[in-house]
Amino acid sequence: MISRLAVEIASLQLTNPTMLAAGILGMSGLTLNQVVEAGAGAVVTKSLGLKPRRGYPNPTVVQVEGGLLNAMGLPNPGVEHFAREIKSLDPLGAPMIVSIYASTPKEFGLLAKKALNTGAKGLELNVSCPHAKGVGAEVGQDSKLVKEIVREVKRSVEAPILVKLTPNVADITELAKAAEKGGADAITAINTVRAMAINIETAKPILGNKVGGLSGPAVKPIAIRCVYEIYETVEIPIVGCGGVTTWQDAVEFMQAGASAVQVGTAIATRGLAVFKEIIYGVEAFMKRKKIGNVKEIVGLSHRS
Ligand code: RRO
Repeated sequence: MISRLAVEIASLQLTNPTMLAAGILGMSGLTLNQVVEAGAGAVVTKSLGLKPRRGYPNPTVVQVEGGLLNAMGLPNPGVEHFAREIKSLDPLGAPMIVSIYASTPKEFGLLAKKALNTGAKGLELNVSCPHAKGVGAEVGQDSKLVKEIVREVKRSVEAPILVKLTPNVADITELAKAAEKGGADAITAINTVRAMAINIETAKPILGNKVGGLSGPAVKPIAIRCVYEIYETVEIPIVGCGGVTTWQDAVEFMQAGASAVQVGTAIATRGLAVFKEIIYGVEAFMKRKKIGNVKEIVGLSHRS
């Protein structure tokens, strides 16, 4: 029997519409497995590059009102090391999506091939990290380049491709359109919002990198607006990301147009139990509203 909560995102079969967001607990097979056991319908890894990268000096994460501010600086062991580590484990009980970052279409294509050697069922292209030189949003705010990157990745591999977009632009729908034209199978919206915090005693920026990305409840209304606008612009599915903490947040994202939601910061603040809380809450909401299938919620706010 097909569950009322099952969703398909770009041919990926999820038992429910929750996913682990990139960047949290996504660096090892063991932690990814814990997230699947906690109920996530799919998991996204920390962003991987062709080569290992150390990341920025500490502090790299700071708690602020309404969420977390981070400037990790894309620390990762490199795609080949990750592939060796993950292959030594039993397959996960949910699709693994590998997040990748690079600076040119050619590099993205090469990296995409290597990333699929990890057993990934799909890839999420990170063209949206808000504080990295030559990668992330520096390439992902140029819609022409986004289209070329997606096209090159689609030429290089046969796998569902999600493209994670930055909200730090005047018009995110231009980027979504470009990703769709390049052949993207889904859009993830949004990455973190460029932000800063200052220690007033020392009068110095707190983060080692000074500028970072804001996540958590404070960015949710921005993410909802982005998902809403993108839903009116493209045909491909949208995965909502940005401050999802409760089942009500998940429903709101789906009503805005998201087919699934990613959870990140809420894991740090509430723990892994957040997945089951969201899943059971959405299910109870559907029962109360006599909604037979979770897909019926997607985009509902556009019909009024
Ligand atoms: O590693 C990071 O500093 C980071 C990444 Br790759 C990203 O995409 N978004 C973010 O807020 N931080």
